[in-house]
Amino acid sequence: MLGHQGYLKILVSGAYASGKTTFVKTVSETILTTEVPVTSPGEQKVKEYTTVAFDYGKVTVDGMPVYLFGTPGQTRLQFMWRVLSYGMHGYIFLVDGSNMMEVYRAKPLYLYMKSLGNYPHIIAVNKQDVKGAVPPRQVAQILSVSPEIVYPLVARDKIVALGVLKQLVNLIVTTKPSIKTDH
Ligand SMILES: Nc1nc2c(ncn2[C@@H]2O[C@H](COP(=O)(O)OP(=O)(O)OP(=O)(O)O)[C@@H](O)[C@H]2O)c(=O)[nH]1
Ligand SMILES: [Mg+2]
Repeated sequence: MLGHQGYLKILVSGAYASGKTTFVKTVSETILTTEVPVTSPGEQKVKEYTTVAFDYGKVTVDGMPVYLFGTPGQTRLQFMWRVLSYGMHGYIFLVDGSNMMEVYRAKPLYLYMKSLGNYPHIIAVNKQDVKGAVPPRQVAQILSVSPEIVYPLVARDKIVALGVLKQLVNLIVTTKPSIKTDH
């Protein structure tokens, strides 16, 4: 039997400004976000709004209701990741692929996600529309994972983003429910 109850809870996680809110907004049919203006001067240079609690979205994929929870990216809000991960069936870890520094910055955060339990997950290398973006294969090497779980992403592009979500849904429904969690 499948390890879900007729719906899937999927976490969308990743570093500050990696594109989590954009992804949830792009793929979802209904959406709730908790964005507020950025107050920290360093982070303001990157963008105007940041997620303070979570993004929530619902979409149906191949007949399966999928509830998406996007995590807040600021380091001081990272305690929310464990809270939001409760009961999840899997996660998408977004990496900002627009420059190499962001890829290295994502590594400890990815290791933190893995420490939450052995969940089905994929890594999506976002901002592939940016010239000179880091290719997924290189991200796989840096994060020491199989290239099979690393996908290119443009979170603003509905077809691409839905394609990435479908990959995770397929992975979850074909994975045996031997999920070990720390909860
Ligand atoms: N070029 C490009 N920019 C993107 C893409 N997706 C998101 N962005 C931009 O990246 C910035 C961050 O996007 P958000 O969706 O706010 O990122 P986030 O991960 O939710 O950010 P926090 O919640 O603050 O951690 C914004 O300026 C987006 O417009 C993409 O596919 N391509
Ligand atoms: Mg956000």
